[in-house]
Amino acid sequence: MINIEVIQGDITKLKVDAIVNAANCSLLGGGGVDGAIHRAAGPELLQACIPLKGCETGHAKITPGFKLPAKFVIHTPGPVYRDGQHGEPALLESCYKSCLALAEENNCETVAFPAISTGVYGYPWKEATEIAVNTVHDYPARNIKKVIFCCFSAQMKKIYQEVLQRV
Ligand code: AR6
Repeated sequence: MINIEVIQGDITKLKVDAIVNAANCSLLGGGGVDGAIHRAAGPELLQACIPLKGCETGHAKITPGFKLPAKFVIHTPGPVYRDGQHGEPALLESCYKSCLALAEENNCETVAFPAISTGVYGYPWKEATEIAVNTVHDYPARNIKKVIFCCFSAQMKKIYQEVLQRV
C-alpha cells in the first residue's frame, strides 16, 4: 500500500521522483501551479512540452524535471468544474490514475500531487480531496512507495488531513 503524506508548501521545491502539474490541455504553460513549475524548471520544460501536442482532460504526459529537484514532471489537465454533473468526478479520478500509471512505468517511488482542479478550474475543495485521497489509497501500486499531497494553503492541508482520517 502507498504511504500517504500531507504537507503545506511549494511543490516546485520537492526532491521527489515526480511532481504532478495541474496543467491545461495545451501543455504550454499557464498560471497557478503550472506557471510556478515552468518558471522553476526553466525554458527547457516548454521545449519538451511542445512536441507532446497537448493532452486530453483526465490523461497525463511525462517530461524530465530539468532545473527542478524532481526527476520528472507529470502533466495532467484536470476538469473545469461546472456543476458536478458533467463527468467531473470521473475525469478527476482519471487524472490521479493516469499520473500514478505513468509514475509506475517510469519506476518512480515518490510522487507529489498538487490539488488538481481546485484553483482556476473551480473544483470544490472537499469533493476534490475525497477523490484524490481515495484514488491514491485504492491504487494497486508496484513501484510507488510514497505519495505526498502538497497543499498550498493551511486550509487545504486541513481538509486533506480530515479526509485522510476517514480512509
Ligand atoms: N505548489 C503547490 N500547490 C500550488 C502551487 C505551488 N507552487 N501554486 C498553486 N498551487 P491551479 P487548476 C495550488 O489554479 O485549478 C493553470 O493556469 C492552488 O492553490 O494551479 O487545475 C493551468 O495552466 C490550487 O489548490 O490549477 C490551467 O489553465 C492547486 O494548486 C489551470 O490553471 C491547483 O490550482 C488549471 O487549473
